[in-house]
Amino acid sequence: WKDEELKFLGNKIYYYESIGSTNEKAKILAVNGEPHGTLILSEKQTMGKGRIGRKWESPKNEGIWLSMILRPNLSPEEAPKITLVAAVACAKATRKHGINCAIKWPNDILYEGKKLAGILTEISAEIDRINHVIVGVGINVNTKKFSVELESIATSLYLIKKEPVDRKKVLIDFLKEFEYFYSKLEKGEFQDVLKEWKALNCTIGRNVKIIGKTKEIEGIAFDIDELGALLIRKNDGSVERILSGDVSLR
Ligand code: BT5
Repeated sequence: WKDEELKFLGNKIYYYESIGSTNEKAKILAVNGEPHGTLILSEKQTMGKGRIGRKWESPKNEGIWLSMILRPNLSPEEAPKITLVAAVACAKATRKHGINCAIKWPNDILYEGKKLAGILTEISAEIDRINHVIVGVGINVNTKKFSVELESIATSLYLIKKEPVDRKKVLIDFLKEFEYFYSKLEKGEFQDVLKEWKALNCTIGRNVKIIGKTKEIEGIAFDIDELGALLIRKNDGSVERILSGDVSLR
């Protein structure tokens, strides 16, 4: 399939019944020169990845497990903007299906505090230019039951709506939304993406704790900047700019 309205996503599609990780496959394909917009889709992942070596449960036929190969015309420090584009697209697409979800900075889509979708952006760059960016997206669509570890922290469109949802529709809605907001980014209209992100997010204005690789920071998340970094005002009044890390909402 290829939706007529899509301009660059899915001009080339790699589809699998089962794969280790669509992101890992995408990385190999990107190095081999596959073009901008190539999609890798799988019904199931046996080694689905989250950030920093975490696992992403990807049971057969229950979700959307996809990766996109992108070759953006951006400087490497701008690459995190793409995660925000993906988060907005994911939130908009699931909202189209009646789900009142919110974005938790930087890469989670939550519904009533439970994770509905996650994004894993992997960047390959030189000092001054991006080689490629892989954006991996996992959306729990028709999962009826999660593992014991995930039961209290994960949800799916099925569990929220109490009826099966057409995965293809959600997928196409996501791809269309992604193209729309990505084109904003390309045209230098990232402000529009930020505006939408801010309208959909549940992080700003909250007391947060950021667990980084080397330190923990606590304070109020009061904004994100023009590159998508989270701005925290600590109790002593100083401001920290966070590019990545895990956020717990307090
Ligand atoms: C993420 O990591 O949220 C990024 C997830 C990206 C998954 C996609 S699927 C297609 C593509 N190919 C891949 O191999 N990955 C991408 P992080 O923020 O680190 O969250 C990971 C944590 O979420 C885990 O430690 C679990 O606690 C939880 N988790 C695992 N599987 C989940 C699921 N299906 N639904 C909700 N939460 C899950």
